[in-house]
Amino acid sequence: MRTVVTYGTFDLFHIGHVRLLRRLKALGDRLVVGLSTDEFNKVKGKEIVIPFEDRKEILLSCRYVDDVFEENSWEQKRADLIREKASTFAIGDDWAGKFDDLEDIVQVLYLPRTKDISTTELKTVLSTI
Ligand code: C2G
Repeated sequence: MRTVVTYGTFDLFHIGHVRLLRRLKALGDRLVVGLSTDEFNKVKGKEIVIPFEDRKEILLSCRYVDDVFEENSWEQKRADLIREKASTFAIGDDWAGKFDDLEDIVQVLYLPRTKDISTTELKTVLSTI
């Protein structure tokens, strides 16, 4: 069983998220997402639109996602990866290099982001309606 772990806010779920999750699932048999809580998003400096419980339900409805746990801090990844018996940690390449310290316990991959779509852009469009 090859478990892949990733993290994110996944606010205003969009095609960029779908395409990332699809590629992540293709890296193994099981995909688990560390979903940033509403409180942790404040630490990340993100104004979320969709609350945690709804973002979690949306992710669990996605065919590529097998499980979701809370991301409450920057420091929890190593313990999470060990608990989940992860083979791979993977995330969008906007994070390239930031998690290389985890390479002693898992394969670390940074995947290209989908161009021309982001939660920030969606918020802007929504604010003009
Ligand atoms: N993403 C993507 N293409 C986009 C937008 C997002 O591939 N057009 C990817 C991001 O690179 C990330 C994931 O989708 O891997 C979730 O994006 P965010 O919710 O913005 O995640 P982020 O706030 O970067 O959280 O500890 C790590 C952080 O929690 C990552």
